[in-house]
Amino acid sequence: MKKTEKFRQLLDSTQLDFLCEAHNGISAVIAEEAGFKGIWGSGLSLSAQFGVRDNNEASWTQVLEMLEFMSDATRVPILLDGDTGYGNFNNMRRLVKKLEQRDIAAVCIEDKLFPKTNSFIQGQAQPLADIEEFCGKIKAGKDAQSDDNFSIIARVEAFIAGWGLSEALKRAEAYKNAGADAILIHSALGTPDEVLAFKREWADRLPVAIVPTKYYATATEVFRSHGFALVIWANHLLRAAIAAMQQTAQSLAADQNLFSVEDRVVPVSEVFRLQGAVELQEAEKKYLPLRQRGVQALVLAASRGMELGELTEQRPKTMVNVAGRPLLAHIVDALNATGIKNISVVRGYKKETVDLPNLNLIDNDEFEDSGELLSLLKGLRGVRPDQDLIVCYGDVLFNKYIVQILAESEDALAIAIDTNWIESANRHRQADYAHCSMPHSREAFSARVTLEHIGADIAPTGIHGEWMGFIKISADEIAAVVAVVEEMLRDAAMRRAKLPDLLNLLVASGRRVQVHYTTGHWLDIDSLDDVLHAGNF
Ligand code: SPV
Ligand code: MG
Repeated sequence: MKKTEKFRQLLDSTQLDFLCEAHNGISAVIAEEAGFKGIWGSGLSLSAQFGVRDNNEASWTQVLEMLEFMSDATRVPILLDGDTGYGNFNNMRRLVKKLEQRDIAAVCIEDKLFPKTNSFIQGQAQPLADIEEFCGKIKAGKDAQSDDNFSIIARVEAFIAGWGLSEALKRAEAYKNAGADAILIHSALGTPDEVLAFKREWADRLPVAIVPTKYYATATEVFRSHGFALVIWANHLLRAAIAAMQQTAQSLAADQNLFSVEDRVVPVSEVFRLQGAVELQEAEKKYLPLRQRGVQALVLAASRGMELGELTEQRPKTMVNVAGRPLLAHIVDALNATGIKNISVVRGYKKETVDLPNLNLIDNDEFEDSGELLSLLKGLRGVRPDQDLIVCYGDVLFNKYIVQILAESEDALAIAIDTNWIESANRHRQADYAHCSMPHSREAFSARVTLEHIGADIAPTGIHGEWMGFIKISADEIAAVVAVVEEMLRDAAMRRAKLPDLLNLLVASGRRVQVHYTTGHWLDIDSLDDVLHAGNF
């Protein structure tokens, strides 16, 4: 149902309905959440939140801008307090058109002169508009509306200006004849006497709205029994906010700490909720390409690194000092340098020493009788499922460009292969030799090269390079890799399997593992010599 129609129902229903004032997007949401079926766009509150007076100091388009935020944030209809219509009949026509464009359901105009003054500031001294001129404004507004259900409420200020009941009734009658959809009868008395007298005489010729700011002590039942259509709580969210802001500001200024105010303010999560943050997160899942969600890294660092002897008695290899800082700190720096902030580390041996800040720490407490596959599994289960992932080892130093190439690739699965490999007698290194769909060459640069096999069992002429330990797994592929690893680990013989075994299995099962050829710029820390050499890396 359109907002104009909803508002029309509030006017036409036989029950008493209530509008709550709001003055910006968030107060409008708060009013709607509290259950109000409509919102009063108060001139007093809107001007006050801008820090100006209720004398048309804020321009009508500034008011309109704020109304648009209020309307966008809510589904209930908004009745704008349109003051005197911001000018003559012509301004009124334009106002109505613009309000309709912004989905505002209704406007109330008062029979005073532009620029108006708030009714509670020397109301008795305020001149009233000429009746005929004001009727012309109502007619012009009604003629300008394109939605039949848009409502124009005529506000009678006769009591405010010190005129009596008959002037009020005369004006209301004229405004009704000019086409007004309802009357707002205003009073500055501390009792409801004036508005009740008006309502008794007026009866039900048009629905009547009231603003009981000054006669606040009147029981609502009195309004209900007299048959009013709308009660407007005209400025109470603004006044509540002012009281809370004054208290909070004073405490903060006096105490110079947040402790005393924390219990009196909502958590920031409540602000996010009111802003609709969740909706944006859902939309990002639907509309943003994966790459823009960022890339994360998983560092496998659970093992001790026996080959470093004494150096790893007190700490795992990843925490051994290289050029004055733990190896892991250098890895984190290189990842950070590529823009990767979300870094998870699987730790096991002497895990309490793996304590660098800003890391997502994942424990593999079975590191002693398991292999890197279990660390990988625990790691994959602990990373974000919605970000692409770079897996690397905790004992490899590298130039950031290697990770960057993988991070920027669109591949579901990708690895980096060093074509600058040096033939080694070390079995550990041989296990990482790779045979690919084509060797590194000018053609390979523009072709899509894939991994065919990785391991020590490749004939020397078939070795195209050495795998450096990096695997890029796209977010969409993480769950599939988890399933493959789980399957492997169900086989007891695979308990100590390594990542190359996983890569071979992925290839054998028909998955495309994209190869990006690089040349050098990395260092595997396998010996004390490497640790020394690393200082120059
Ligand atoms: C407003 O809320 O701006 C009103 C009501 O016009 S009153 O302040 O009572 O005049
Ligand atoms: Mg007002």
